[in-house]
Amino acid sequence: MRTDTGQLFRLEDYRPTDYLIPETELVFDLHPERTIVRATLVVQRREGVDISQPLILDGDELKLVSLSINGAPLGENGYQATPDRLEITDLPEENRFTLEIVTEINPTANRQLMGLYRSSGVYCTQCEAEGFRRITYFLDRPDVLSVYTVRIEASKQQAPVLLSNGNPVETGDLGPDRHFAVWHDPHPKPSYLFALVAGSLGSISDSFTTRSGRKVDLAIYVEHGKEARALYAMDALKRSMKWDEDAFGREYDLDVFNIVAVSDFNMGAMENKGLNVFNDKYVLADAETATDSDYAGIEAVIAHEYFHNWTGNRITCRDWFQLCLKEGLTVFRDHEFSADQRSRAVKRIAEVKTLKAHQFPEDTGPLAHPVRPRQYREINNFYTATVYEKGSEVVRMIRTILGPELFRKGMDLYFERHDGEAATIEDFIKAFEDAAGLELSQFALWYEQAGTPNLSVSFDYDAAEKTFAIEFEQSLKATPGQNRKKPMHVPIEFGLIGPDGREIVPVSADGMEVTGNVIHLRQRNETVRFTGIEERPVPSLLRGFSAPVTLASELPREDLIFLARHDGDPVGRWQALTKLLTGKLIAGVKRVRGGKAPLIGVDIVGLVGEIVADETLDPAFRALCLTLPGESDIAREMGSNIDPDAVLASRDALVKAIAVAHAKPFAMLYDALVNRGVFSPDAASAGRRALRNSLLDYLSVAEGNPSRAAAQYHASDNMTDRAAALGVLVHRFGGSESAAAALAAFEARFGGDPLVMDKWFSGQATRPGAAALDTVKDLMRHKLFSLDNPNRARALIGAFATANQTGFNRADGEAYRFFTETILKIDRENPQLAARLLTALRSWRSLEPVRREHARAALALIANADKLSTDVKDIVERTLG
Ligand code: 0A1
Ligand code: ZN
Repeated sequence: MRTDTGQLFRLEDYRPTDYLIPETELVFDLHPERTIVRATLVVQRREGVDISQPLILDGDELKLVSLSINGAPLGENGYQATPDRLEITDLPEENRFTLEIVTEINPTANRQLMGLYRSSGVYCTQCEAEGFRRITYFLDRPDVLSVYTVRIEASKQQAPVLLSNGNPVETGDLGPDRHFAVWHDPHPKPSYLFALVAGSLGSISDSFTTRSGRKVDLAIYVEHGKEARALYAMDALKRSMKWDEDAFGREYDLDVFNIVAVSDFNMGAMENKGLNVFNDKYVLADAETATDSDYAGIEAVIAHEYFHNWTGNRITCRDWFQLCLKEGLTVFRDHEFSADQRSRAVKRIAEVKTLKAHQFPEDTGPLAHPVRPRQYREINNFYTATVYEKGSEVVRMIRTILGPELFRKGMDLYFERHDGEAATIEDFIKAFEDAAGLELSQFALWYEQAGTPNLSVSFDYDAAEKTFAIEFEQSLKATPGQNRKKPMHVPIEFGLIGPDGREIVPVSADGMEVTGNVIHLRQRNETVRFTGIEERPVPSLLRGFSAPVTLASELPREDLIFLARHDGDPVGRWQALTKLLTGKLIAGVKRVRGGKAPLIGVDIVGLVGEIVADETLDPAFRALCLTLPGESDIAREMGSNIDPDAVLASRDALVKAIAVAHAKPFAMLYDALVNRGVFSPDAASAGRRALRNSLLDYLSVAEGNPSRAAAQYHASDNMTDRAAALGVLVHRFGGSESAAAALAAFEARFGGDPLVMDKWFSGQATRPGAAALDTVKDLMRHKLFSLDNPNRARALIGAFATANQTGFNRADGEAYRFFTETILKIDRENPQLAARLLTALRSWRSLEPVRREHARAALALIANADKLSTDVKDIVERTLG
């Protein structure tokens, strides 16, 4: 584990390397505890670089066995080797030479899951961002591209499957128990895209023919016996390959594409060239074990990793500051793919919810950073919602500003110019500027300035002049390291709605640039005046959530109700309803804090019932409307002095009021939506299940007993309905016999499958209230639980800390103390995981004073612990500020 103080890396310090490595040959002699890696590198001194310049290679916990140049062993005075660095001073005069490095590594002891490690006995690698240096000494940075040839030697019995990047070249026998395989990847790539997998695995295979006629063999490798659970992933892969051809003109470029699912993985998946390695959570699915949201997640992650082949692999990043170049863009691409496969509106609302839940708190808290950070101490801590999700929103805004045709032209130009290169955000923006003939320097501030801009908006209708004016003021608060901010270019999609619900088309727009249905806000204060407006319109702003901003508008309540009923844009409709509900819920929190019961007006209760009953609307959309803002959404909107118990009380009161008022029609709808026929994970069926399961929660509250949920649990033929019923039982009737019986039944049925049991762990960890802490402690002793496995740790500890507001933020601070100890334990094995979990405390300053002090003390405990990893140290120091 790296425990140094953490060097500060700065964007402005970027320098190209003195040496390049055009070719890399690796030979792995795989053994569980002593693997030998022979790396033969063709090294090229860059033109103009003096021969006296040493070659300095990165390492991490490496053991050097031997070193030679052009076939001759290097004398001890010619180099200096430590586990994390190899400096070679005795270099030949010629500018191109061969360097052979032999290292020894221990895959079994590697619990960081970076470099070469073993997951359930299978050898696998994870090299992004800096894991390759745990395999051999290398210029381990994304701007050093090399052509790789890899030979793997391993036990036939332990590792019948031998995979690496690129195309298979040769396989053969090495005596009774050993064999080998050789792979060659013709596409130069950075070391972070290297991968190797060796083990005993089952597989499914298929093929895809690209539009230019290349037949690609596809395979997905999984644990033996789980092959059938990979079929949906395979289907998603083929759809992704086709979609990238249709939507972006991008074809696949190797003869094979392999995916391997492993059970120990720090993130979702990894886009290694031709050999994607996945967390099994994003591959395995069938009706019995996966929920609709698991299916949607698989579809999205399969697509995401596949799309990286062009946005990430063919064009990679010059340095890690440019991470959003591949990530924001690829998230945007996977969002568009899912929108095309499912309901666009519902998908967009889900994206907005995710952005607000994960990225907005990051932007307002101590960990705020720009989409393109300018400095970091630990790059692993920058795989964030800001880089990914806000990065995607920035790309979306480029498309909104340019329109779909010019956007595509810009993308084509970007691919044409930079294929085979390591590029920057400047290169990306320039492609759009040149394609569209536009200047985007103000827009580029979205990459530089951290924080969520706020737009204050007021309106003025002049009946005599028939004009409607909208006045904007944009502001952006200070964030760590950035005190003064410049105004940004904010594209605001809008519509003006007449009293009859129809869109009004203005005669002209003065004062601001308006293109089609987009107002371009560029200055701090600006006013647009629409003319030819016969009647006072209701404005719908930020349609489609066209910019990642907060909106404080003076729109009267009646107008919000009108929009919630009539906005032609479903996102606008949902935003209006959410605003109304949030206002009500916050008012309720304040009353509860003052010792009073929340007041609930009939209008809002009626409005929710009306939308839910509207058969012309997509059931998935109705389900989204019926799901009230969550406790953390309410807390985020309140901003400060949060008392999670009061938040829960307010939310429960509104749920109850809606449930009681509509119990009858809800019950009828619940019955009408019952599953008929065999399970299908398609969006329409999933939407019906989502609505029905949301109704189940309300009905159970109205009825005040667990019977309905228990009946659903036992009658379910699929995991979506079963997990939803279990959720209601555990969260609403936690102490009941019905809840205990369902938990026992779930364990009896799925106790052999840890991935499925994660739902059982999370379900219990998120039961509201102080008692959850003891449950979590008990569950840590469960035979299937292990802090070493990231999925288990996230299912129990992660879910408790991020999705149980009242349980985690107990007023006595006990849960924070438990959390602290657990983070320190995890940090000893897997710093990346520990650091990521620790971000659950990032909003500690917005808590009410008693909890805030407990949280601060817990963070201080971590900060003062000895032997912290650089990962955790970086997060804790920034969180404390
Ligand atoms: N590039 C991957 C994310 C990823 C990043 C780091 C990892 O190291 C543990 C693993 C995966 C993606 O965007 O999917
Ligand atoms: Zn990615």
